Amino acid sequence: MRTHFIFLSLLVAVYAESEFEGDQVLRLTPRDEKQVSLVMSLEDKEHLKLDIWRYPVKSDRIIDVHVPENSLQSFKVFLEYNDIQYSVMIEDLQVMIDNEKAELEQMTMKERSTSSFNYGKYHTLDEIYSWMDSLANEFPGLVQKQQIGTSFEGRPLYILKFSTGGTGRPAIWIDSGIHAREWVSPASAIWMANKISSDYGQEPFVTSLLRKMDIYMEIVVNPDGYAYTHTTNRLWRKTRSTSPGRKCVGVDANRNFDAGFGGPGTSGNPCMETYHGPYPNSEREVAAIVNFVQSHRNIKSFITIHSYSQLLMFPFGYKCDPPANYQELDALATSAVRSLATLYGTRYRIGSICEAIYQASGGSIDWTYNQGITFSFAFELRDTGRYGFLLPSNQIVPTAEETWLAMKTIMSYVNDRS
Ligand code: 0X9
Ligand code: ZN
Repeated sequence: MRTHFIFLSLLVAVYAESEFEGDQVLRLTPRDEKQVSLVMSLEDKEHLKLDIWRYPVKSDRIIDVHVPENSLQSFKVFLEYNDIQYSVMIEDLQVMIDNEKAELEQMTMKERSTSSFNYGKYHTLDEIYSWMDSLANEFPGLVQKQQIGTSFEGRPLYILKFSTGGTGRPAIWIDSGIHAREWVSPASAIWMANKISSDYGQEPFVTSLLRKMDIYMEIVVNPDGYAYTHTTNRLWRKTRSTSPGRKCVGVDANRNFDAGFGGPGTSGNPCMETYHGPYPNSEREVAAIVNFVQSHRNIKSFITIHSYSQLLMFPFGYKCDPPANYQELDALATSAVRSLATLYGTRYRIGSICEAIYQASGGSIDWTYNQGITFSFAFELRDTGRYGFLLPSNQIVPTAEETWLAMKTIMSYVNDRS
């Protein structure tokens, strides 16, 4: 019995360790919309198990797709038959994941000897949660940790509240980690939380902002998924919810909001990466945000951080009508990405989700916009596909630093109008 168990655990371990061996990430460069549609029509062919990492943006049509080893040959034949150009972005996904893991282990060992938090490293959920406590302890008059709900698997959902006092002050919401595998998103938010804390009282921008406004940060919106990317599947995106009779685990939390729920850019198939869930707000992680926003009528700006593609987007995603303050959002986004680029020359594109990017329904910023939060934005951080979701940790701090410049542009604009 015991040896049986050991054998089984070993098998599970080995399986989990080499899940992506031989898998590749291909970059497709379709010539026209017809070729785009051809590729996109394969997305819901379940047996191929394609995972689109980067959707075609209207201006460049590039598609990055993770192709499992088993489907590689037939997929490449399909591309060649249809004369669709492609190149191999990642030769062997498992090799890259293993490298990341080895590097992480090394850094963790070093970190233990210094006992200080390393902002240039990816952290586990436990490490992030205990860092939150340290930050709140270090800045008692400024930072508070609050629980706003509980995840499907029973983990607490925390926000950090940055406030210098007052009640019902106008506020800015920032969240990250709604998609589990987008590690640089929470990593950058952690850096920014620390930046806000240490800049208050030292640096004029943060100091004057926090005299008038509060900031809420939910750094790990999807803790179940995040934990799962560390223990089992580095490329998990969705929540970890299940329900009786449902064939696959997880809902795309950014398709689960009540804005065009179930519309274009979502799937009703629980096994797909963009599964919208059984009904709006079915995910506890989503419901927690919805409740919070509805009970804090003071939120002026809602900013959600994803990766990758280097984009700054605004509503709408579920429809293609421009939002009422389109001109204003367009101008603000333009100046935000201009500022971002001044640091390291990183180039972002901007636009409404639908017009410039792709249609996607049930996303958070569409819902918040419809709730009256007219400064709602979604970032897609670095890179543009060389590493994709597996962005090396030496890019965390530079990514956070440059993104902070864009955030400051948005926050100061909102502050002036609150
Ligand atoms: O598709 C998404 O949810 C986001 N891209 S990602 O590759 N990080 O998954 C885009 C978010 C845009 N916002 C909405 N769709 N509302
Ligand atoms: Zn995302």
